[in-house]
Amino acid sequence: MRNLVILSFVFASASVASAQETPIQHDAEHYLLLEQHADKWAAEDSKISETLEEIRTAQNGKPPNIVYILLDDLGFGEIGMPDLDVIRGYSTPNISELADEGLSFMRMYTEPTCTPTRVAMMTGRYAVRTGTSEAKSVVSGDGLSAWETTIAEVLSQRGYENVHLGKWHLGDIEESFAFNQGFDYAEHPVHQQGQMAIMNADAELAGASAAIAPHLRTDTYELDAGFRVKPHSMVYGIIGEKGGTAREVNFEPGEVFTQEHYMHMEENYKNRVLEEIERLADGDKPFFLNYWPQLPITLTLGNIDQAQTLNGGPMAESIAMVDGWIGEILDKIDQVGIAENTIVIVMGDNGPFMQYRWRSGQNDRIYRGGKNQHLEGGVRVNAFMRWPAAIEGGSRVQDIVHVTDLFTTLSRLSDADQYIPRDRLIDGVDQSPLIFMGDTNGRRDYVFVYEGPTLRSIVKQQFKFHLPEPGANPIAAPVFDLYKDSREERVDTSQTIPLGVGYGGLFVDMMKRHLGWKMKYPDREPGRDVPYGGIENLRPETQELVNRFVFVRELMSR
Ligand SMILES: [Ca+2]
Repeated sequence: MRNLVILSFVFASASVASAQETPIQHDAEHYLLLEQHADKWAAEDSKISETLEEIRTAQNGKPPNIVYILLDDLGFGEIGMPDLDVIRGYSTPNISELADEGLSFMRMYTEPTCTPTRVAMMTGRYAVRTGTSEAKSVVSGDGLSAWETTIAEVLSQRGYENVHLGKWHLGDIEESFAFNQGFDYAEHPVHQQGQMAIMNADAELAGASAAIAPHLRTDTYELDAGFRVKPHSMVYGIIGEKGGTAREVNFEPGEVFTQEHYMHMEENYKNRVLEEIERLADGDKPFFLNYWPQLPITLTLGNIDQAQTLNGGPMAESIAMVDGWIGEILDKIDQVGIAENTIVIVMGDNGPFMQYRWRSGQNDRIYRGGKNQHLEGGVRVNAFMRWPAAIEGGSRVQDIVHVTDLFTTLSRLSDADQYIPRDRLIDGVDQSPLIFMGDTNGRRDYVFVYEGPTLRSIVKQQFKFHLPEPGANPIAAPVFDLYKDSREERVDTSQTIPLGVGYGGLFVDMMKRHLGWKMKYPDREPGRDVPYGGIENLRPETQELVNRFVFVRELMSR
């Protein structure tokens, strides 16, 4: 790697060049590692600060732009690994090229589903700590609270211009919307693809959902007219600017949402990304462009004129299409002349949607399990990072990285880590050493995996512990060696006890430290409010939905 040259001479100083006197507060497990590596890490940190300073100087003092592309429901092996094309029946040549030009994180862990992973990336904290550990599909009146500090807010303080386009899914209340969470400008759906790609008549006719379209049923016994889900009553896409109100766009009162509308909406977000790159590249500020496509999630074949993949599943076709869009985005970054000092990250947010595996074109080919599950198939994803000014192409690292680490690491790379709040627990550790010094220089060897609010498994090094039932002897809990049983299939005691006898108790100790640390930093509640606050042009059917929400809230407080 290019920077090994810079870092290869003897470290001159062992002092940590911390911009804030109070260090970032981490989980207990981190301090066991720090105790063993403090001097080495301090020396490395000092050198990395110098390296970052050198890179900034070479870029006229400007920290790197960041383009973060988070793809939905794509587990490990589904993108950017061309050797696997023959197994999947589709290819992603543009993402593979990005991998060739940058760094592949080969052991990236996320949370098992959309909202938690996105919250974890945005806040550097396990979603459970923020109270937003559940992916919602209908109106809920809650979301990411204003108290949380997002990566966008951190970068703002360093002078970044921040734009969010595409999926958001961090809550349906005003304080949760992207332009109230650190983005200067945002265009995003309030909810997620369930409303658009699954809860529409085309998807119901394709068998992807049920009891959605009113014309496919009669309603003789429906006393409670508000019970049946009415996806068209929910807000679709909004536009807003920092500190302002929002408007719902591209949807009229009484209109019925279709698959065609969804595809159009997605293409529009992609085109807006291209326009914004041109605009932002012209500006003086470094920028953070957060693009979270809703595709590849699609479960109908109606919009396919001619299949482009051997696989032919709607998800496979859609992944191939989105890969083409990523190619357009990378071309645009090149065209406007900012590629050298722009960090581009492409990754998945969790494993495949296994409920649709027989028809979608996806399945758990490598690791077992998928979306919503703590198994490796649910939380292992591909992640690629390109930054020509600093990273040599074709780099690969196998150290454990967690999605929360992006919060901390990107803050450091952007010279904004001094703005990370010190009054709360930050799970993300700074993985800059992995980026600058390569494989085996990571700063974590553990991950706690939650399903919703429930801790389900603990990863440490090559071992993984599935939490046993309360009161069970930890010796008999399933402990896996992920190299020998990568699919976590041998769950019965006769095959896991050889590891359980040595490691079961040690994993329980880890769990106690992790949960015990919550006495210092308790998990918080989400933000709660009336849905859709600050949206100027609610449709009458949406207002009806809000009225029902308000009525129920008052009913429950009587
Ligand atoms: Ca997802």
